[in-house]
Amino acid sequence: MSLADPSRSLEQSRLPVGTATRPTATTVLHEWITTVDHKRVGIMYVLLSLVFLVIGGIEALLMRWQLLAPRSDFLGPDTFNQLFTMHGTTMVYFVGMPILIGIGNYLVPLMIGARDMAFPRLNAFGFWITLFGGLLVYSSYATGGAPAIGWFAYAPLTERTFARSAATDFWALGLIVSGIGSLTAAINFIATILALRAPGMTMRKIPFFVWTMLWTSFQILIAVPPLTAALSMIMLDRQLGAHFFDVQNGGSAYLWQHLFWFFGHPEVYILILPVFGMVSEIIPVFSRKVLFGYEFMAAATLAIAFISLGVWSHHMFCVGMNRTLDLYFAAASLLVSIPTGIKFFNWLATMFGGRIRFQSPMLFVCGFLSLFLIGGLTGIMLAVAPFDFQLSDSYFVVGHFHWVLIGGTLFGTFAGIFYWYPKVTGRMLSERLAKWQFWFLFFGFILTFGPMHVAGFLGMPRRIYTYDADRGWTIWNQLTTLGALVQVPSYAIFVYNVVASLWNGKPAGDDPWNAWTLEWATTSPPPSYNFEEIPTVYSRRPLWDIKHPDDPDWLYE
Ligand code: HEM
Ligand SMILES: [Cu+2]
Repeated sequence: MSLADPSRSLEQSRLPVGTATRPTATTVLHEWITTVDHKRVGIMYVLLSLVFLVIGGIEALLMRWQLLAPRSDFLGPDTFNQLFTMHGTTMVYFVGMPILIGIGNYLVPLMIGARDMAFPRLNAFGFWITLFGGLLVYSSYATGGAPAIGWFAYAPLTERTFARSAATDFWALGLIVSGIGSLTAAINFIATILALRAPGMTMRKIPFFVWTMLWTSFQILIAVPPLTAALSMIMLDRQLGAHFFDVQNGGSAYLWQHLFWFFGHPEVYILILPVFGMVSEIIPVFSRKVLFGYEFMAAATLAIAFISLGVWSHHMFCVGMNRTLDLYFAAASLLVSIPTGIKFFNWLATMFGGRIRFQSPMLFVCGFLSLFLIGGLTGIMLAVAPFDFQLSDSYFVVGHFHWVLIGGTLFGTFAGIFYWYPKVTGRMLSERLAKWQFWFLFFGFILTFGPMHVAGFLGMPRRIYTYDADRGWTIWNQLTTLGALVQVPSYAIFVYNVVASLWNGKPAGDDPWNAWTLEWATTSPPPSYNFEEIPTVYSRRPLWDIKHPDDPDWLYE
């Protein structure tokens, strides 16, 4: 280790060469706080999300306990409103986005054979500002209670007249701040992917996950600034007496909905595209086949990213737009299902005839495939405007979006964590615990969110804190709460597995799944510089080529 070695901490570098020091808690902490290594930044993003996942989960459990019985007085209406605001805000901005940005941070440079992200300092900045955004949002509790506006913050709920404490200001500021974090991450991904690919890795040869991160980043770039603008307008209304959303003074609640959903709909694709990418890495490796129809998959990703920028008003059918707009937004939304269907069939075609190994990553992928399909179908139902007139703002919608976000984003993310954990830590996660986790989550999930659809059909509106016994909703709410409780052990098992495997896990080796992309070509965990020598790439499966020089892929591509 030379004095100039950047991995040496400040304390160590003051010592004479050759003096070994045992790292203390302070030096380790110092190293993590000051790091600009994309891998450490990535890990911190993922840990941040997991902490917020637990917080958001507790908020959900409290709400479910309140809804267990009719006319329950476990939580009052104010607390309930605050909880669903914080739950949705937390899950979207501080779990979903950072976990995907974190996984992308860790993997993108490794997958394209780069030594780091294009702008490492900006990268660390993005993480810290996301964290501070989260802290700001939660500081709202210090004002006597969190905001009670919903994650979508419909106007005029956010006006001073209806939200008098500073909680709503904390919320808006926190999201402005964390939005800057998302933007820096997006810029960094785009620059990294366009500029730092290993020699020979043309855009047609990048791993599929990298492709989805690229288009997710463009979506962030297009969707987040309007949200920032809209949040700033809330601040102007509240602090400087502007009237953008102040309906009594000529403002427009409708304007907010357009601005919010112009961000909000692409946001849900920001939360699913990287997952499509992870699934597209895992299925081929566990089916021992190349990804079926790479070009079609790539085009479908682009189509989804592009079309989903133009469908936002399917969240607004009930505000009373005109027929033409209803028709356009319904048709455009239905159009998204075509490229999504292409992806689906290509995943199935990749599996078809393959030698499938049902290890933990593939198990979660199967959960993803079966559940996400159903969530997509309820989405298509809701995109049909007359159907939506009936079920908008009901529990059916709550069922739909949890189905896609948990059945899709979360199951896919777990698949990714089980797949890449060995690379990150050098240890395997326990397969036995993975199975327990999977089945608790799978059945708990169905039990939680299935009955919500029925409650919705029976007319139960979302965002209500209680209901009367004679509505016929009780049993469906009880099933849902029971399902939520069934999910609890699943998360506990996961946390235990992730922590305990750091010590007990089987050593993973460089390439435990016999995979083909470059992250598996280096050690587990990779050194801070990733690759001793940047490899030259000839095909989409560079590691296959290295392992099989007699039968390389580039002969066939
Ligand atoms: C073919 C695919 C999809 C279609 C056609 C679709 C359609 C819709 C429609 C029409 C609504 C509005 C319902 C209402 O409020 O009345 C909605 C709500 C929602 N969808 Fe989807 N969806 C699809 C896939 C997804 C995916 C993949 C995600 C996320 C991963 C998602 C997340 C959401 C969320 C979060 C909401 C509720 C937002 C809120 O009101 O709080 N959807 N969807
Ligand atoms: Cu939407």
